[in-house]
Amino acid sequence: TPIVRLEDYRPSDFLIDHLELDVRLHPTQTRVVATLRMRPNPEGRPDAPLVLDGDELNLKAVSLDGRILTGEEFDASPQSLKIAQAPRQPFTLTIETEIDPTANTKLMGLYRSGGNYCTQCEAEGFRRITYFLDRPDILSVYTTRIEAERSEAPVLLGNGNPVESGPVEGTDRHYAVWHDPHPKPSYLFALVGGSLGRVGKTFTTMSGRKVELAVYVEPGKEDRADYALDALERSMRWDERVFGREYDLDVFNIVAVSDFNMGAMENKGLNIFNDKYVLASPETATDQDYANIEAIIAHEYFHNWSGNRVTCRDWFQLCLKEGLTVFRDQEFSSDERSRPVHRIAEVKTLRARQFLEDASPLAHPVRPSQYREINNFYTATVYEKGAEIVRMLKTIIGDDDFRRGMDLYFDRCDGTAATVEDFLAAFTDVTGRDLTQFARWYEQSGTPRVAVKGHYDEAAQTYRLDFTQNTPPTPGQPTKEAMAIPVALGLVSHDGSPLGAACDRVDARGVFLFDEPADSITFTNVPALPVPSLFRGFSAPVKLSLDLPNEELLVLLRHDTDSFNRWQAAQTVAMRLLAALSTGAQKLDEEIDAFSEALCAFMDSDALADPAFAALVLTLPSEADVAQDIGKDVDPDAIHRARTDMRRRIGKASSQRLHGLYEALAVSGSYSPDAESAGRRSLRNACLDLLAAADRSMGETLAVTQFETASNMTDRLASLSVLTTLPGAAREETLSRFGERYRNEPLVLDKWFALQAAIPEDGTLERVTRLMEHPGFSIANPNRVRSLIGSFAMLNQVQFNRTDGAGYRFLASIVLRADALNPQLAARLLTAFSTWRMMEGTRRRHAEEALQSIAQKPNLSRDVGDIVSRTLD
Ligand code: BAL
Ligand code: ZN
Repeated sequence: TPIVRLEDYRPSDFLIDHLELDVRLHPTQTRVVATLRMRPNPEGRPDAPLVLDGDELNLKAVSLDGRILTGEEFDASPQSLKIAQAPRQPFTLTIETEIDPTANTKLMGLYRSGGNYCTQCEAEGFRRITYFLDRPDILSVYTTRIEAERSEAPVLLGNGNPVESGPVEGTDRHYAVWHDPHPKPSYLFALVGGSLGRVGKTFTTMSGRKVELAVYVEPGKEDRADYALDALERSMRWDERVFGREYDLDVFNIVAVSDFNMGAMENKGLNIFNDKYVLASPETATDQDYANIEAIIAHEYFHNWSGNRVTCRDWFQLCLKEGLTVFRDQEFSSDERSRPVHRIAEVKTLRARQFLEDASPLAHPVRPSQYREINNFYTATVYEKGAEIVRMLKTIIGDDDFRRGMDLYFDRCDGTAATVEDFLAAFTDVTGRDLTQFARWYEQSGTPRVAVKGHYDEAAQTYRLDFTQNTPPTPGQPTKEAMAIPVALGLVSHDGSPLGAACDRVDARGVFLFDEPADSITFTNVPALPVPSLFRGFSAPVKLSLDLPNEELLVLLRHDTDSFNRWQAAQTVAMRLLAALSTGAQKLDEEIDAFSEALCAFMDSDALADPAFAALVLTLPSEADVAQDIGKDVDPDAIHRARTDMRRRIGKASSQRLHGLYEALAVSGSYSPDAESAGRRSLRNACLDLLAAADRSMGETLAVTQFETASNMTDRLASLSVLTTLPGAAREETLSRFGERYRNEPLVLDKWFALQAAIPEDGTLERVTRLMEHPGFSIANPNRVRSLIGSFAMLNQVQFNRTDGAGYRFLASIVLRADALNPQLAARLLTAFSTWRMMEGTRRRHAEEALQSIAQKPNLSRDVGDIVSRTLD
């Protein structure tokens, strides 16, 4: 397949100013008449043919300025429509296609989900509806007429504002016309037709305009949409307050569907959501689900400015909208919840997903320079690292200049398809700063390593920090240049008393900009040996190696003013111990005891004051985190044993306290998903986990009791999760009761699939295979597949990486099955292999064989072909 390169970008030869779409919905024969008002692009080539994109399209007729074209005047295939002699002045092209939404299992373009019609067009799905210049720099005004059987699709929704609707005389059909006045790229097109329940409210914008907000869900589930609607209203208010951004249509609609490749999609005025990120009730959703719904509702809404009003010139600029919008949704969640707790959660995700990707054969820059399949670039790097870049920019230039730069960017680029350069130019213009070196964050892949050494000079009362940085080689990038790294830092005294130390290299906001391969800074007026607190708030996405003994790190857990680094200190110590235990170190008893003692002291001083934070401190790095830290010749069984042993020892050392907290944190009264209540539940459940690790039979008793008395899904699922670590009759019985109770709740069954797939025992592969036969499972539904198969491959380190290779062969077979239906889903599952090179030799050989077995298959999708070849490279 051809490689698309950023350097080859050129403007389109034609423009489409207006598109009128007439879509007559039918389960297998949907008719689409597209009327394109076009003209040559003054910036295009003067003699170029007109070539429109298509994908699996069936052309019925094409006419130019009202005249039906004969076969000699165009060249059509399912993939393209070419007119060699297109007019050199404005013209109207009318194209009629027929599509089959029922047969569309790729879930791209127009398809059916649970009997309803819906669309997904990003990145290149619009070409599966009609022939078009399906590229994000073609901005057009859309008018959409949708027609359907009234009984089949009583609700008809499109982008923009509703214009008119009514019956189609003499038939059982009806229609609706929608008009979107804001020129947009085709990837933001959407329509929905179906039988849907609705919840809604009126929102008044900051300038006093009324907007009708609505969330559409499966009829009967309306009460599960209230939280999403509330999150939408809060998001709109927040974007006005924090970024000065107002909504720009009369309606804002959200539709939840059950079959969806992504989390959700920001189509103009008509967001379409994976129902997992809309539907919530205390009985079916966990605290984490509520938090995810809030974040994703916000994310898609914020795209209205960062993505829709200002869109991307080409798909290489994907981070321009995604990184920025993730940053915006992270800020929203931090304001709505606890900022330090949210920051820790963000960094955990970043490390687990993006650092992993950056260290794998799939590593790529935040702005890639080439791709074979753009769907494979909706990655943690583009999203999460992209957000970190925006955050670093804000850290470097400060809050006020950041806001002024954002205002300039939105003003200047409104209504255009922009680039990363346009984004950075706004901040350069506002601050006068040269951001050339900073821009390397977009171009250079790999996670920078920063090593720091401290030197105290008692006589001079100075403390010097020596910094070095380097970024490891990644695919296509053998050598790297120094990055501009903002280091938020401070010094902490051993007893926590304030230090009067000062350093002129550190700005008023406490940030040192480290932008050389090596540099040193010196603090003066330091009365005693301090402990450095570096990268406060995780001020840059780097791996830090700090030459500091455990007991000094634990001073930070006790005394640092920066919550993130308090947590980080405990994690660093835990990681050192886990990595050492996993790679054969024997004599760590003293170190583990000291760590347990520090955790006990922390529980006494802090646990009840901030339970959500305490839960994070008490949770050890995951097995996957440890594997990543070890980085080569990884033995997942050894890591599992080490982590189980550490949990047991910490649990034993603190069991009195854990019991006390478990009792003290019991919540009575009705369930509320707010952050504070959720924090209490998360600490209580973290205590349960450690208690069960320390004493299996007591853990089982507590977990079963909690399961039986739980008043909400968070507590019920947490107890079931603890039980999955305790093999035996109680576990199996509880699992089957849960499965029975929720047999008609697909989103809850997903949790049940995921828990079982993650059981770190030899029988799990057979269990997963058996669950694939469960009536609630379907290989065609992305949520089901990700829950059962994805959890096995991504979360079950020991069983996916079985020494006999059975886990790898299983995943390979599922990837091939899924690829025939839904290439995006298959490619996503396949990325579980991205860690194969860091495994020890036997596993590595099995993984390579499994990957080769995929690579050798004929007719792989472009999605899977691309991932498998890069993974093997
Ligand atoms: N644009 C794809 C879904 C999202 O990131 O919002
Ligand atoms: Zn997004």
